[in-house]
Amino acid sequence: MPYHYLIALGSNQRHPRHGPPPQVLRAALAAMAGAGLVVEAISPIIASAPIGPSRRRYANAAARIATPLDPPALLALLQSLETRFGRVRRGQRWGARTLDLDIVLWSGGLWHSRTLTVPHPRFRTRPFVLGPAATVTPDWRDPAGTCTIRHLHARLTRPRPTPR
Ligand code: A4P
Ligand code: MG
Repeated sequence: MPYHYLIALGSNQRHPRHGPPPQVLRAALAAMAGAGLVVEAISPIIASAPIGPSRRRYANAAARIATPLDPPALLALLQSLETRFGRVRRGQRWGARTLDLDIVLWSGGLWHSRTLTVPHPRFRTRPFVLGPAATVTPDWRDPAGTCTIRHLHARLTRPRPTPR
């Protein structure tokens, strides 16, 4: 398998068959494996407060996968899975969703095209991405800097000194 990827999973809407968001993520991981992706490591599923307009809490997780697909081909596959899980794009940014599958990092470094940017532009500031990611790809490095995932996560969660 030539490529490795870090995938972030999110859900904040129940699915009529699979059930509440944590169950949606478990079913999504099974569907990813069923679609031919080699799921090498899965983080614990965490609950997180929403960032953005949707008020519902999220279930989030991360997975390390291997596949011969290049980033656009993998994005197309992940989006077809999102659609299969009933995700409806209503045009609202960061709206509620049954399933969100984002490409956070890949073994090829940087990727930029009209529809896809890797690393995911906002991953460095998001505890709900870095927390799970630190359990599956702690030693992967941000290709736009020098930090490992472990380091980025520690930096984000470190208590700040209280101002005098
Ligand atoms: N796109 C560009 N780069 C990527 C990439 N690396 N991975 C494009 C996946 N997609 C990428 O994404 C919109 C478009 O981004 C895609 O068509 C693709 O061509 P989308 O999944 O349709 O919509 P989105 O998820 O609302 O947009 P985006 O920008 O991925 O949102 P974020 O930044 O992922 O935020 N709060 C909590 N607690 N937990 C969450 O998981 N998620 C979001 C979504 C907001 N708040 C959250 C959470
Ligand atoms: Mg997304």
